[in-house]
Amino acid sequence: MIKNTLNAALAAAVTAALCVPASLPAAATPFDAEVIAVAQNLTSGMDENNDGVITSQEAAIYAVFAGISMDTNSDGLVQRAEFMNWDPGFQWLADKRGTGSSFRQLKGELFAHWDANSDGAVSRTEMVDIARSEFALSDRDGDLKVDTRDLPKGSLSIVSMMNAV
Ligand SMILES: [Ca+2]
Ligand SMILES: [Ca+2]
Ligand SMILES: [Ca+2]
Repeated sequence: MIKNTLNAALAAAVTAALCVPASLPAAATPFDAEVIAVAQNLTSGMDENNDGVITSQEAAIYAVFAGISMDTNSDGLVQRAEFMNWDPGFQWLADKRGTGSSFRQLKGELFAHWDANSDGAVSRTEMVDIARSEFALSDRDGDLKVDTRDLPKGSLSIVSMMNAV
């Protein structure tokens, strides 16, 4: 059920992206400038050496640091409430647009997706596993490098947040 919602969100985004004829201006993407700016800010944060490319290593390191920053009670795990308080900017934008509550619902589904063993908390391992699997989906040519602008295309987490704003 959860997976279906997320997969539907991803499929919708991919379909929308594929349906944009190449001749149209760049503005004709499924996402508006504000949403893209938040996603760009998020992926830029992963690009530790600022070369415009995210390596699988950078993605994994970012996941560890993101987990540490979410873990406000410092028990090594991200509990649901900690995850819900984490906001790379999408929640702020959703609240501004009046879609805050549906966005929160999506985030709850994302948390359940990240918590692979369903024990109610996201461990560092679960966090890194998600980052690695989403990175692999974005890395279409398998060279372990992804352009910062291309990462959201394969990241179910980022795409579903972009869609829910
Ligand atoms: Ca880099
Ligand atoms: Ca915690
Ligand atoms: Ca878990």
